[in-house]
Amino acid sequence: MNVRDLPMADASLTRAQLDAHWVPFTGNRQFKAQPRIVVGAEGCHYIAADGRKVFDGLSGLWTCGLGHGREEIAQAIASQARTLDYAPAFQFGHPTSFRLAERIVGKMPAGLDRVFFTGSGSEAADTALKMARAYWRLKAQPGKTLLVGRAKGYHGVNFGGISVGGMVGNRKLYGEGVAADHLPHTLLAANAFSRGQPEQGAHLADELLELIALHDASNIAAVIVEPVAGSTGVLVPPKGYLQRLRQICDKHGILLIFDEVITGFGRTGSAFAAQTFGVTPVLITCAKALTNAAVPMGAVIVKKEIYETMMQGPENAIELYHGYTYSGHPLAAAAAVATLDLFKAEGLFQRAAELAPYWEDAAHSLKGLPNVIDIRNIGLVVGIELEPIAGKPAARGFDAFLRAYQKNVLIRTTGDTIAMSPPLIVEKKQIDQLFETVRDVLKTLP
Ligand code: PXG
Ligand code: PLP
Repeated sequence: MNVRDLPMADASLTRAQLDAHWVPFTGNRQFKAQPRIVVGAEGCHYIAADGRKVFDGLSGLWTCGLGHGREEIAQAIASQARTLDYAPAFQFGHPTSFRLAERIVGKMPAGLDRVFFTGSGSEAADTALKMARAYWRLKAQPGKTLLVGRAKGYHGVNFGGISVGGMVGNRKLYGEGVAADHLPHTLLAANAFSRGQPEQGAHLADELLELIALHDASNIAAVIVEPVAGSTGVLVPPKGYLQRLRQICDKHGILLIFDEVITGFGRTGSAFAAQTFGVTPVLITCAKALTNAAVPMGAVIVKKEIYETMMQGPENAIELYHGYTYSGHPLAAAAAVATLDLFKAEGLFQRAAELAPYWEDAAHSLKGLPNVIDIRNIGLVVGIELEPIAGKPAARGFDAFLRAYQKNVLIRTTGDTIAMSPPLIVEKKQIDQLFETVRDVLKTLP
């Protein structure tokens, strides 16, 4: 179907309708004064309520690697809904989630072969953290409860996730969380304008040794990091950093968790960032592109050792008191199978790897434009950091976001950093257009 032929939804909203909906992670008063409403999507574009075709420079929210409006996914969801809309997630099963689990394992680094389904990335993060604590309890090391995250980390918005997370805004209103400590982030001024992985900063992994010296490894359950921090502005791991974290965790008996909610399914040029960087954790979380976001779903994939350790007690006992009503939901599972089929049929992880050098060149062509103080890239992801306006952090970034949208491009800004990552089906011509528009925006920003 051509985008122009899409039936135009009635996008008019009353004041009462706007008021009734508390919009997440959004300035509600500002948004409702001038809402940005989209009514359709196809391929790499959204259709805005005013009829404009807007290029999707962030694949939704890092979610839609296949682009939008994929008929095969729509069919799979519809057909599943007609056959089996819902199966109780506890004490029952349905075929699709089991088939999906095996398919996911086929994409993982060797050894990660047990899948637990959740409804979102936040639930996946909290699930992984709980699994880590439970694992040590069952290993007769109940003292190992402390969770280590990283400054500028994002692991969703549930209590576990915000406790290990390192974004002050996500933490400050909510009081005490779960016992956690934090590694420093890896953003070094000396690495500005690195292409791909920066040279400097592997030593920052050694800060984990300081935390071990402070808390003792006998009290630490797990370290959770995003291989590439996404939400805080695309922080690419310095060369050797993840390897060093892996070594320290091994040496001290700490479980390493990679949160691959953004990096999973091709973003960095391999199925998972663990493969891109050649470092295998014990647990991986994913969500977003797992279903191309057509139906919410997340997952935690663990090494067999974690699963086997939990399989204790009488045969009829529940081993892990954890799960969600929507774990392995049939519609989500059907969407995920269709998504994995399309990723495979279209060779999109490979495509992302092949496009990455072109993407990198286009990204770094913005160096030298006004206010651009860093450009960071990996796979089909870029972060463009702007100098903040004195005394008004995030104002320049938000201005860039609004101007890009006026120019029919959806980008994401976090603080004063622009983040972009288009669907993996993106064409070179579209990459050119995307960066041309961003170039125009940056030239005209006050
Ligand atoms: N972990 C990571 C690494 C994430 O990026 C979550 C967990 C939470 O997933 P859910 O599905 O609960 O939102 C995320 C989500 C952005 C942006 O613009 C990023 C996310 C969500 C919304 C916006 O960077 N990441
Ligand atoms: N709150 C109540 C009252 C519930 O009954 C349930 C689930 O049965 C939940 C919360 C948890 O919901 P979910 O399983 O969708 O996370």
